[in-house]
Amino acid sequence: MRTLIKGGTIVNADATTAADVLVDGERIALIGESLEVEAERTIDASGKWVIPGAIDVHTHMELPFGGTFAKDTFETGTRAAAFGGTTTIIDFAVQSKGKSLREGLDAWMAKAEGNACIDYGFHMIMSDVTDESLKEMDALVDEGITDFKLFTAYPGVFYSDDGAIFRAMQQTAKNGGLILMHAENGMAIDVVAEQNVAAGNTDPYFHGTSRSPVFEGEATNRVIRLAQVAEVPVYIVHLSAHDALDAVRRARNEGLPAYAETCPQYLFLTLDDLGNGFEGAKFVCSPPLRPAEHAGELWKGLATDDLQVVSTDHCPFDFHGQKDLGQGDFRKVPNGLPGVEDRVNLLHSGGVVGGHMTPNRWVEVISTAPARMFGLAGRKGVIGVGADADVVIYDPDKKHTISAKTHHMDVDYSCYEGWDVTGNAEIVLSRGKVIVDSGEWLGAAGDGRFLKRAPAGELLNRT
Ligand code: DUC
Ligand code: ZN
Ligand code: ZN
Repeated sequence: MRTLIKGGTIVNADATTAADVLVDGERIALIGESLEVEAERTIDASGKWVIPGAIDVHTHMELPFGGTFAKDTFETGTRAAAFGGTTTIIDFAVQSKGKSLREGLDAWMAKAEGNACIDYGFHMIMSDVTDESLKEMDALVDEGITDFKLFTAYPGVFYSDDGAIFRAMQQTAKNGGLILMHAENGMAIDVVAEQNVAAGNTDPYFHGTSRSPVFEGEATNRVIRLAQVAEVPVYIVHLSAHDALDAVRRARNEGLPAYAETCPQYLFLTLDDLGNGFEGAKFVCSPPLRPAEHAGELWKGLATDDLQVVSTDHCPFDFHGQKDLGQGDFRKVPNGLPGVEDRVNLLHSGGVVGGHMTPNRWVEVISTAPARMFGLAGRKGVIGVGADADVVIYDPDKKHTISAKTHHMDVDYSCYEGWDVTGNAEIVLSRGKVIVDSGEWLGAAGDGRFLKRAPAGELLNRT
């Protein structure tokens, strides 16, 4: 099947070009001005942008958390992603305490296989660093699971102490992978949270005030310094606080391979959203939403490339039946927000239209940099000959209003209910197949393939 995309403006991270794109089978075969070639299907892209399918490197489909599971399955979550212009996700497989990495990976592979509608890869969450699990890491890198997330937060669940983190870092320095860190001081947070509850401060708002931005800054600096000694690149996930960004900036100014992502919720929402009684539970995630001044710094961090990626940390729980497990005690609200469908449009609307970034930088932070950082460069994240034909025909002028009534994520609320956004993924191709056309779903569960990714550690250690 050959598809000719005619008359559009290609927006890549490095350039904007008026050119046609020929898709042959699953790949981009040819790019050129006014192409006159045979094709079974022609897409008129005049007045539209042709961008590489977006890549969300931080999702949690079906994550077990706080006695329940993130609501989106690999089917519903990847379908929603596609409606929003995202054609690849990297989700987190979880090693449970006392279990092997392999058991965790097998369980997540089984959830995704036959269900995902778009291509997917996995990171590995390490919750139990032992001699055995350290040995398993190398084999996983060989199989395309090239990075490992550890936590300085969530004592008793995902938490690892500094020694365990350092051991995992040393192992990763040898196998060419990348270390991902959830950096908040979980031990100190638990003390403040307990004090808040004892004082009767049980509303979701106190989730936010229990998790000081200083605790995030401290933990971010600590893990960067551990990585410095272990000589491994480190990537801070869901960075939310000015304090943490300063730690990353400092390290990068010293030439260290420290990287970080932020998420739309930290750019667009604030601590105030956690107020309004139990309604605030809709906004409980960790790190928490911050006072408004932090977002300004995050936009600056994106402009200076101290933040390289915007992902979502998509981890949706229904307000009714899941978030309400935390009525009377904010510590029991399952942590996480929906967002996989909204990232591309929010960033276009608030970032590009809002004057914070160029269209090229937008493509870079939602697609090209994620591909580069996570071993998919050349294959994903670019409109280029030979790349997978994950292509979005994007209408930069189309306006719509975000609502839980119309979104495709399987969750009963939206953090952005009633927000007007500009920009829409009109036609979405996944490896050459049109899966979304003007709001109509043409994809299928099981069409998504597992992505065996290349280790990016060596590359990242040099840049
Ligand atoms: N943060 C969340 O908000 N949800 C899932 C895990 C995490 O670290
Ligand atoms: Zn996390
Ligand atoms: Zn996460």
